[in-house]
Amino acid sequence: MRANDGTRTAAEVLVDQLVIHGARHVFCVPGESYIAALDAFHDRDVAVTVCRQESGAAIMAEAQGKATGRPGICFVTRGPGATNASAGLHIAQQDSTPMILFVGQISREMREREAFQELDYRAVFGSIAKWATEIDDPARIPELISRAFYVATGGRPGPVVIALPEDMLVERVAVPDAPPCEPVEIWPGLSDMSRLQKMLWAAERPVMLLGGSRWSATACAAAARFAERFALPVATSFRRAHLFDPMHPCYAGDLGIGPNPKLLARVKGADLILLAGGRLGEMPSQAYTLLDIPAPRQTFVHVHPDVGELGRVYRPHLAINATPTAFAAALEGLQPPNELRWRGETPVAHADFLAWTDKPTTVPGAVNLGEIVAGLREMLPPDAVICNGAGNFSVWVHRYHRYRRYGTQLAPISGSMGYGVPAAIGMKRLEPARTVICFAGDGDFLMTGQEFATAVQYDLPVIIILADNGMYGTIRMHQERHYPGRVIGTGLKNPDFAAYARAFGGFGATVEKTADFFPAFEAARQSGKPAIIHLKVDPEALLPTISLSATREKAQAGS
Ligand SMILES: Cc1ncc(C[n+]2csc(CCOP(=O)(O)OP(=O)(O)O)c2C)c(N)n1
Ligand SMILES: [Mg+2]
Repeated sequence: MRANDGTRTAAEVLVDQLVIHGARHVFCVPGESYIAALDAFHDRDVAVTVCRQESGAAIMAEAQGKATGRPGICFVTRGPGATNASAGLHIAQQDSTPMILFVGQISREMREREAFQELDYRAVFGSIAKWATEIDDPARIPELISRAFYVATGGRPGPVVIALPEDMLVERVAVPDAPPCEPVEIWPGLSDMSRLQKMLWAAERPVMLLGGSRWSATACAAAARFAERFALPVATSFRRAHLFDPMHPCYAGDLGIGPNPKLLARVKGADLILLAGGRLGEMPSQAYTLLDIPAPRQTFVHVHPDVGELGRVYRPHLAINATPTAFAAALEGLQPPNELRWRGETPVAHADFLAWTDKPTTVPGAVNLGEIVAGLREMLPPDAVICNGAGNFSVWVHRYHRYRRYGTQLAPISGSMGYGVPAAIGMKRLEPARTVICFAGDGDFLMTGQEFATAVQYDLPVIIILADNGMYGTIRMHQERHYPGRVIGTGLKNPDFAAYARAFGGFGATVEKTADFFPAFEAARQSGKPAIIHLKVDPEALLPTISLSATREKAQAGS
């Protein structure tokens, strides 16, 4: 119960600030260290989701940050709670996602004795978080929480960690609230845009690459109009395919893992590359082989919200420090040249994309994941959200699914296994009316599979499509490439995942051939329950392009 003498506990002040800054969801695993903050949520209009492990809670918060552009909020206890949550922090860092992790802390008077579960959060999270701090003085909560929202959302977004000493949270203070945070837009200068126009006018074979965060549906629509007016071929960066409608005639494909070789050749052969929003990191740059470092041969225009990213790896001919949202709006002012010399190439680029993704390749075994993904893309509503973690199974998802709208892809740029299940739960909690699908591998699923209980607890009917090949397939692939035939530490003996789903109170089905998937999916949908569809995938089906044995034989032949 709140007092009526004008004072609030620090915990109440904290929760009030979160509400003012727009937080409507909190993901947590409880701990005695922040029980006062938990209590302060009791009478507030914030949905608290209690999770089973802090990595799940942190990923759910990160996924909401990714989906909304506003910081996802997670509360965990000190020590082990915080270190478990670090999985989500690292994703938020690499994926440029706004997120705030609150960690209960020991009482102030015990500090530096290595009290129970004591950690120095500034030191531990200093290199993962954009900012790690501890609040000692309850009177400064409005200031520091406001700053946390600005830091998490500003420039290149990322995670903030705030430790909350247990005794601090129960102190009473009389302080005014902060005004709500408005994330800062960074606008390109007029001279930036006119230089870009001149460069485009001089180009022969330009390509636009879209990546990074700080996009919106409006910004994506503006980028699409720009592409259309300039007839520009557009590619998306690793796990950012939702930034451009794949059925748009300018779409040239996805620069992820195992991309279309024709797309790679097109980007390499371009004379101007306009990279809007991304970093062109190790994955989309194909292990930094796509462009020369530090001086790309192509005219390189880099647009990024963090000035520190411009010139960090690739020296740009034109560096534009801007948020994608502001840059996309400014693109509306550019005029195309009278003659678009590359106009004839753009439909070829799109045809190359369609040819690469239209029909799934055949693979060994009775279950073809490619046919399942391609079949689903016809059945799902265009705003269905597709989540996944890491593993070879995701190569089929990224190749054959078509992300028709902004915000329909939740996948870790950081390549973190275990992402898909909590991301799907975080998304379904945010928007219960949307269809949310998670593709998972057998290894991937069990990293955070206990959160299936959270889906059941909150009645969140996500559908998990679990590709079980009885191995950590990606690593087995690397093993066969580098140490052919010397299999160690990559085999998995798995549970009956359909029975697992039922044991938790969800829907479960096992699929042993492709055709059986579609009725199972329909039954999962009809059940209205969180569901797992357990696909028994042949381990020989290593990738859409090569089998396990062929990978081994190739390595043995030394090719
Ligand atoms: C948290 C984490 N641990 C380890 C890895 C290394 N890793 C990448 S893919 C992979 C195997 C994935 O196995 P599974 O989910 O079964 O998918 P598959 O490759 O078999 O399709 C591993 C261990 C990782 N990316 N993330
Ligand atoms: Mg596997």
